[in-house]
Amino acid sequence: MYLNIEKIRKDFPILAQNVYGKPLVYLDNAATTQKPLSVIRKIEEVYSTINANIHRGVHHLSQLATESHEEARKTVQRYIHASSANEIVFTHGATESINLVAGSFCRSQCKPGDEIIITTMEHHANIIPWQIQRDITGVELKIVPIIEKGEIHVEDIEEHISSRTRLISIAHVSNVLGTVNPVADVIRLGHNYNVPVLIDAAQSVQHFPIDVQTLDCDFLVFSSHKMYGPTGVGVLYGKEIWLDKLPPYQGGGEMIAHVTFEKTTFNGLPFKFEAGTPDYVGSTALGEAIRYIENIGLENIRRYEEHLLCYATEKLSQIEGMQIIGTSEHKSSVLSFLVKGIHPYDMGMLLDRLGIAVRTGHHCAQPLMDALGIEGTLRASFAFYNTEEEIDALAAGIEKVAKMF
Ligand code: 7TS
Repeated sequence: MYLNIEKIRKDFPILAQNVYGKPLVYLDNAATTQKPLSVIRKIEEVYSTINANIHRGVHHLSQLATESHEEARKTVQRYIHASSANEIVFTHGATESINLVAGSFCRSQCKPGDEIIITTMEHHANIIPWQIQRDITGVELKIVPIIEKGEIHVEDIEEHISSRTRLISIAHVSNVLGTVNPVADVIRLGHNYNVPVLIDAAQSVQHFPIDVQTLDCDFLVFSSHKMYGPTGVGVLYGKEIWLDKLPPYQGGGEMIAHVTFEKTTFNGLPFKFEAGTPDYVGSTALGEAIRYIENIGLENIRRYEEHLLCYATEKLSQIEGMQIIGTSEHKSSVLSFLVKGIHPYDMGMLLDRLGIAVRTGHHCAQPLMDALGIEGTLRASFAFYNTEEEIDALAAGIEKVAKMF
């Protein structure tokens, strides 16, 4: 196909192992991706050569570690084409990034009765932080329903906008349905009503190019571990005008300009939002993961993964009793399904014995499951290191398990 997968797989040592005596088929990439050697080695390199707390020391190692963290910030800026590195805040993950915006935004920009719009297909990470703020600040949540095929209609979002709408927060790609939402249209719509838009890019930023300036989103969040980087690091992109306006999310070291017991003034962007010692090892390794992705090329990744998704959809559709959940024409790398008469958990357990790692359950999207009238699904999710042969193994595994019922 478009990429030298055999060569790429050699960069991911974890893939070359057997599970229960069978070659591992790792199809749980929407939960987390595996890490290339360059990322693993970068973590070792930082701890072995430049480790020191950043931004605080005049000494040599502290300066090198600080440069490494700030260089990673510029790498992320370039990756999503932000206009300034000040707009890149390092967090612990997409979840923390949304909690940050929800907390700081609702506290400073909303009055009781003001409204936040989300959709039925959100991950719990884009539901609960707003519910917490609902209970603290009195904002209300407006939920846009999904339509057939598992899509969101921009017109339905418009129907939910009122004079009290303060923000729209929506997934770029659904982690269950794989639907790629028309976020450019949603952002345009929001801005027509003077409403800012947050894009949850946890399932998109690793699959195709994103340009935050072209999109014109106000906030965008994602996690390092879903894009071949380490766990424990995430990103909040925010337009400078918004980040300037929002109050700090947590207090502590790093985020201050001057402290007395009477009054504290805060540091500038992006440090205002990075209280405490940041994960400078993780950010540096994320920078390495981005370089790895850029070397393969996001356009190549998009094309190849699109091919894998089509191949898998066709292959699985031929299986008797197969029901694919989420049939939008605009999908990315996620394939949820059910097989008639077989509980997803049983199927998942038995596939595991064949060395095939898929996810089962509600995928942290219980309201979506309720809307679909199901308890959960099986989910295969693809990365650029997956192969047609692995999808063949999945299809054969499903058929083998189905015969046992
Ligand atoms: N938003 C979406 C769309 C997600 O899919 C996830 C994680 C998150 C936010 C939260 O990311 P975190 O890194 O902060 O946890 N999704 C999944 C999943 O689908 N299976 O495991 C985690």
